[in-house]
Amino acid sequence: MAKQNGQGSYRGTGGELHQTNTDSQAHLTTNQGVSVSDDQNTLTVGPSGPQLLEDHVMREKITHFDHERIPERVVHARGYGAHGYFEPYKSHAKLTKAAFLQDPKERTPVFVRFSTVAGSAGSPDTARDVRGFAVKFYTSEGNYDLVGNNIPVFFIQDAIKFPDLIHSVKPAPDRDFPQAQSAHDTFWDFVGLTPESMHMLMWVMSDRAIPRSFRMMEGFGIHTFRMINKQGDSTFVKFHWRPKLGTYSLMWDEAVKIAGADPDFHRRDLWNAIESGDYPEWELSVQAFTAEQAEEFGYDVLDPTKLVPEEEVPLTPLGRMVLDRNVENFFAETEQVAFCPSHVVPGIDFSNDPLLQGRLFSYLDTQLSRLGSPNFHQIPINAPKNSAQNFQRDGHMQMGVPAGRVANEPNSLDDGSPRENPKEGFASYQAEEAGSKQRIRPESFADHYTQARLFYHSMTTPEQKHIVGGLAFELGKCKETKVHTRMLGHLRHIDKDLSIEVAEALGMKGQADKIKPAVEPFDMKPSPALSQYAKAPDSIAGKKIGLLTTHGVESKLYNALLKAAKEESAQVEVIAPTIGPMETSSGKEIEPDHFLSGAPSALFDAVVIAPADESLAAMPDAVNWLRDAYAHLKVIGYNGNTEQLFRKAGIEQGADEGVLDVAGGQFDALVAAAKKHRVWGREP
Ligand code: HDE
Repeated sequence: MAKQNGQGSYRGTGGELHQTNTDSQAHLTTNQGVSVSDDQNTLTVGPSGPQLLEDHVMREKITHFDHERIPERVVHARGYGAHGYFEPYKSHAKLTKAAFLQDPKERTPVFVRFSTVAGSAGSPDTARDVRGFAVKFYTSEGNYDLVGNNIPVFFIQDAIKFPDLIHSVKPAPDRDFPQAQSAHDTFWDFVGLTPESMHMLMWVMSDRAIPRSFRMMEGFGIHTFRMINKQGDSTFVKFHWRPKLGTYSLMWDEAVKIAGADPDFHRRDLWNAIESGDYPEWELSVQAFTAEQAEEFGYDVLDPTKLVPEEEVPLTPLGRMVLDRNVENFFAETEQVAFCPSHVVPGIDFSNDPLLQGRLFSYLDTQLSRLGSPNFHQIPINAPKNSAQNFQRDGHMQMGVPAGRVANEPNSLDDGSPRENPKEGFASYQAEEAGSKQRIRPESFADHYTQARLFYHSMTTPEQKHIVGGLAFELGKCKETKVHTRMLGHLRHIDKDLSIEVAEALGMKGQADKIKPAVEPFDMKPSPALSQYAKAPDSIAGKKIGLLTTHGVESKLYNALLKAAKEESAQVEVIAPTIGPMETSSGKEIEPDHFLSGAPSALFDAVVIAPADESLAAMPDAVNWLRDAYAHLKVIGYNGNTEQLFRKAGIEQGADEGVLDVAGGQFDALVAAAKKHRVWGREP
């Protein structure tokens, strides 16, 4: 039996590995600032006796821990944020009086949060889903939140349908699965009964829903907004973010494999890029048009299921945004940041888009339950950088100490108290509105297929194939026949061949429901700007080349690869059968970034396989690595020690323009091929 009264006890610290406070270090304290003498042991009566309720140190620590979580966002729960700045290229005074868009010398701090929509906070980054693209501008006139997505249209036209849409895509309430997936009956049943979602579905089934990186993703404000200039003129605008690196996506099979190998693929990518000083950058543009122009478009610009083709209204570049600082604390910043589309500044205003109008209510409301207090604007990440001053007082977690006896306006008791600013304060655009109260959609919102068809017909052949594959995968996961046949019926109005190809993939040819459209769709002129690959830059900047190799890798080849990648602002990561340090043929030590069985080739944009001998051929992981790289249409470089490996993988060396001999360090052809992103001709 253990001895009582301190005899036979020890400090329970981890022995010699544990370091206690030195004179130069800060002291650990309780939240009341009281210095803590022992953070290893709860207060007990003797070494084996009962614990004492009076142990305020232990109780404070555990109580805080018990309350560490707050409700996750009801949508967009999984996200990742970073700080940066925005600078306009020139003054845009003609369009808007917003201060942050006037002076090219003035940088406005920003905080950006990227997210998926359906999954919970712990779900994998690479799920097929829409991505949130929310930007908070801390302007000199207060905070402006541009809360957008990476897809320029939305599933529904009226906010009253949002809870239904989200309930349909989230895990079923009885069984709580599937997680972070739209591939299930409730979602496809709902969208099949909601034809206005057809355009968005084309985007979500396309490569756009599996981005390669947050850094390689476009962003859109979706709704039509207004910009107001000093003279009070209003111009309609649609916001676009375009990444400097180009817009790229994963293959579906890659996304699935990455979800297992690295569920944090997108956040890790953003974090690493910023940590290494490779700051991601986007250009902010608007499509600007007048109300009179909008009358001529043939679709309603207030309908969030419609876009304005860039060929019809080109982009006007406004400025650039650079993300150059990771957060210091994920919870304090990324989790507590509160975006609200209603946070606008003078010079930016709303339109009557019914989805936008609903959002203007929802976001402020949701912050109250998520962050728990109307004082959420006082949390540092949400606080405006100019000062907020008004007579709002009290409430949970009031952090300030507002002085004085006056908390009302008007008042004549405190000359120093804040007053309205009729000249420069926010004033809504005085749009003329009239009409009877009713619950009804405008007739001009009724065409649900024309722009879905526009999108499909604007894709390159590989992009179209991926849409067919996406639809077949998702519908193939549904069990209800009526869900299949209804969707096949909708697809016929988008494109007959598309419907037939999906039906063939499901083994359901000729089973499409007859659906009568509310309005007959028509053919718009295809918009090449909608294709990611048609406008991809000729570059591999920001991308990753995986070098699979072994101890003794030829140093000439290794150095040539590093040089070629550096010249193109790309990165090389070394994958080896073991993770311990190894050497090149000239004796230089290299520490592999990954070990083979933990890093499938799906994690890289292009690969080089250059071992020192044929030993990789005996490793099933290496054979799969090569097979996957080939199946994912990657450019593959190889050296002379890979003949057996290729034979085992069933791939011919030099099989196509993307399987290239790089022995001796010849990387020109490999770099040129990798600039095309993938070897599209290889796709079956
Ligand atoms: Fe959101 N959305 N949303 N949404 N949304 C939220 O607000 C909502 C919509 C978007 O990183 C919530 O703070 C309604 C469109 C992003 O913190 C909530 C409707 C677009 C984010 C909410 C929509 C978005 C949200 C949940 C239909 C693109 C993440 C947590 C009318 C233009 C922001 C929160 C972040 C988050 C409501 C539709 C973008 C519940 C009612 C369209 C990027 O308020």
